[in-house]
Amino acid sequence: MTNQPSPSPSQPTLPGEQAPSTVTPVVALGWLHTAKFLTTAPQLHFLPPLDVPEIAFVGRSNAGKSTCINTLTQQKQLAFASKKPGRTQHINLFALGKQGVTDAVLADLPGYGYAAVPKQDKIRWQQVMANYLVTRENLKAIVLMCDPRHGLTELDEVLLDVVRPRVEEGLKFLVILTKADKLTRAEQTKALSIMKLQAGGGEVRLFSATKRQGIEEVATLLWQWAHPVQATASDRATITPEPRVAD
Ligand SMILES: Nc1nc2c(ncn2[C@@H]2O[C@H](COP(=O)(O)OP(=O)(O)OP(=O)(O)O)[C@@H](O)[C@H]2O)c(=O)[nH]1
Ligand SMILES: [Mg+2]
Repeated sequence: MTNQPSPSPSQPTLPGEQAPSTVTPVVALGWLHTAKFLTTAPQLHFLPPLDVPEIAFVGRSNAGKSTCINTLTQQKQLAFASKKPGRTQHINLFALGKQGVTDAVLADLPGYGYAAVPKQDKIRWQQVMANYLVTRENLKAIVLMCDPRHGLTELDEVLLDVVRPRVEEGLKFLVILTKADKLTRAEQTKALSIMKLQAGGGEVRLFSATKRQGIEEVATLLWQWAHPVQATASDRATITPEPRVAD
């Protein structure tokens, strides 16, 4: 993720590009709380094609993906979390939207890097995931869950290589530093600045399900990504170059 930074909400919007919408954390969380189980699939071709934005949670086994989804959606058992690594073994989709109208989907993906998984299963799963990340048409954003005590693993780096071309084309990217409650304040600050360098323009946030840290920030970002608005005429006007005046 070091080559091409993805646009962040603080950057100016280019002509024709979608500007981030504004939203309060209360609205963003209210939207996430509407989450409902949609479907589960062992392989990509079992997933229904969808035309709403999909936000995928990926990362090594036990990083806290399912817990993060449960925390954001305020539902204890929506995604199955467990102390035992390898709990999530399918791609699970959760529908979001007010008044029963689905306007986005969260995808909980199985973790990788769990040593006890047989080699054949590991290879099969890596292929399913790479396929998903490269070809899922409505994939709008990737949330990479990373335990800052371990940093980016070799498989995280492989994943970054797989998604880099799509990020360069505008796919949103967020690294969540999970289990921040296990770090001191100073360690959190250090982990955040190291990851900001490694994420090369992607967003980075500290998060703790147990301490309820980072929930509003992450919720707001996901809402914005799922509800982009076209750049307004005034946005475009602000970046239109001044006509050159002959000297
Ligand atoms: N202290 C602490 N523990 C957490 C946090 N988030 C998750 N955990 C714990 O980490 C373990 C793994 O959490 P999961 O959410 O199942 O992890 P996962 O990434 O979905 O794992 P797989 O499904 O195996 O890929 C569980 O014991 C959780 O309780 C957190 O913010 N703080
Ligand atoms: Mg899981």
